[in-house]
Amino acid sequence: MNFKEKKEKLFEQHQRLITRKNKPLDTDNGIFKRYLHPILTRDHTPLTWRYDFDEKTNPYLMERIMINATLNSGAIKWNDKYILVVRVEGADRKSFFAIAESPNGVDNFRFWDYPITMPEDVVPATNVYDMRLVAHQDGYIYGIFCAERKDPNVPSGDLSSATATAGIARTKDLKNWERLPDLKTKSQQRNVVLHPEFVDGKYALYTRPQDGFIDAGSGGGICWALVDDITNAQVKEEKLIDQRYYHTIKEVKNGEGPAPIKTEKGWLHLAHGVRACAAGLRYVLYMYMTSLEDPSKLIACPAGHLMAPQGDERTGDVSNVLFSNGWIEDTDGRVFIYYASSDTRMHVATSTIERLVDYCMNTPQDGLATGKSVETLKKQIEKNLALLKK
Ligand code: BGC
Ligand code: BMA
Repeated sequence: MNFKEKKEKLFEQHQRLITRKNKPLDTDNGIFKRYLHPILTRDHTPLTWRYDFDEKTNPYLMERIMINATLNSGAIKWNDKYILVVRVEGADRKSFFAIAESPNGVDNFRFWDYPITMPEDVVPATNVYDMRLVAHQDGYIYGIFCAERKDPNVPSGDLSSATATAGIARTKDLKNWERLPDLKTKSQQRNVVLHPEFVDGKYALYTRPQDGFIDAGSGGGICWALVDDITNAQVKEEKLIDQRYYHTIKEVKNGEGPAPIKTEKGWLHLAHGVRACAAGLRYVLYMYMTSLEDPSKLIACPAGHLMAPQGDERTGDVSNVLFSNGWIEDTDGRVFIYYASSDTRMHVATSTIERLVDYCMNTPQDGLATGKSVETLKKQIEKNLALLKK
């Protein structure tokens, strides 16, 4: 094949992939539906990012800039489009943000021509990732993300110790971003999320204090903090909302997913829980609800995970991981849950507000011991056997 034919073939294949129809899987647990295909993979990224199409400078039509993964995406419905701000990771292990949009939320996601140019804070970040997109009451769309830098306070031979800080940026058009100073807190922070409404006239943040770059340690779990000024955001006090417990799915770490959704019954939250095992850290998704009067008060906490890695989702760059930092509530009550599997690719699952609230309110809580779990199970069996006898 000559250069021109090779090029045409590439474009044909790419077009076929990004316009491929997706459909819900037949298996349905009553809570959500998974879909047949991932919605974004590295092969969905534009060919113009990866190839140099000039025959003189690239006679072999090589991928000059390889992309490694498309993962942990923030989400928002905007101008009638389902928008993801995707964490795109290059082969060089640097991630950056890029917008992909779809007309229906489940397929035909297409990247915008250019990735986001994110202005730096005073000290430039080595890496950025996992943006939560929030349309705040103040009229801006905010993106809060993890900004990672090499830890300056370690011996010169240590090239792995890093610091995690919450980067804050805002925009009106998703193209031009105004970077605000990084969040000031006494500990490192990943998974910081902005609450969409003012609370007592202040900005409210979900935080996840951690002892080190990886170790959540004494952090306790997902916290809540009020901030006076988002243009110079400082956390003075953190209140624990969703605690970690021994021998649960969130024993080692947990973190807020996307910003919560407001419902008649309370704020609906999606989060991730982490436990350690011989295979490394296992990340699953779980839900909880907080009160409308006091969004820092827990009112429902169904036991265990909502979603855990299944089938092909189980393997990838960092296997045994599901992570979500984006979901969209549609005008008809449908909810699109965007999640990444194994730090490699993006998927969608669909549900409704009604179902997710029912799931949170009526799934038994974790009794925190096997005896309690068996009691809970027996109650359901007893009820069912009596019902089925009738
Ligand atoms: C990676 C993240 C990961 C974090 C903690 C970072 O360097 O980019 O994906 O969550 O380390 O392991
Ligand atoms: C974390 C997250 C994600 C990632 C996960 C698993 O700490 O912030 O970036 O998906 O680790 O590697």
